[in-house]
Amino acid sequence: MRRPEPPREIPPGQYYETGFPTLTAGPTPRVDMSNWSFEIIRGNTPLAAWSWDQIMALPQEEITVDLHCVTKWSKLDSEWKGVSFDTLIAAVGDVTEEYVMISSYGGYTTNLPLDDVTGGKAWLALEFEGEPLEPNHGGPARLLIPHLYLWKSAKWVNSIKLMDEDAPGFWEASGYHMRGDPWREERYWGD
Ligand SMILES: Nc1nc2c(c(=O)[nH]1)N[C@H]1C(S)=C(S)[C@@H](COP(=O)(O)O)O[C@H]1N2
Ligand SMILES: [Mo]
Repeated sequence: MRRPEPPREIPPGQYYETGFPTLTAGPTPRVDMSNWSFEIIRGNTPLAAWSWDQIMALPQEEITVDLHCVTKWSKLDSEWKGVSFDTLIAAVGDVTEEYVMISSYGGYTTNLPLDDVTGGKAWLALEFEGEPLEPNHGGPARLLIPHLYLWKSAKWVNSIKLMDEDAPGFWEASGYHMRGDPWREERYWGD
């Protein structure tokens, strides 16, 4: 079968995917909604925490973005709705740390520079194509950070920890790039 041509340029080494593959290291965690929370943490101290109802009460944005997976598929024009990370981080006031670690229900982690989750570049995504996010794609809530490879878009997200120094998350500890810009093909250590 021939692959369709992308309607516009995609990052180097990527192919155009019209479906939405699911990629998870391990099983889909069961998330108990009555206990669900999202926290911003400094050291061991939660600085802010939201219940599901509190998250749903925050303003949401609709975004249409392209996704790029390090396994080389790119999906164009995916439609999401969610809370901007700017809204969440504003709740804790001044942040001096330059890095963050995102953690998920089920134990997945991924590290990012603070700059990559602020400035209108990252969302706590709650809907995909007009429907609540399905569990296999990270429901009830996932990080959406479309300008970096999709392994950074942690599914079933639970917390963001502020860090003075960068530290590797789950895939970054086993060879994946600390930042992961698809346009620079930052796939692995040394790229
Ligand atoms: N919690 C969690 N988030 C995760 C992963 C994972 O294994 N666990 N896989 C990552 C990878 S490698 C990719 S490509 C995307 C896949 O998202 P999708 O399954 O919605 O396509 O989720 C990312 N987020
Ligand atoms: Mo991935």
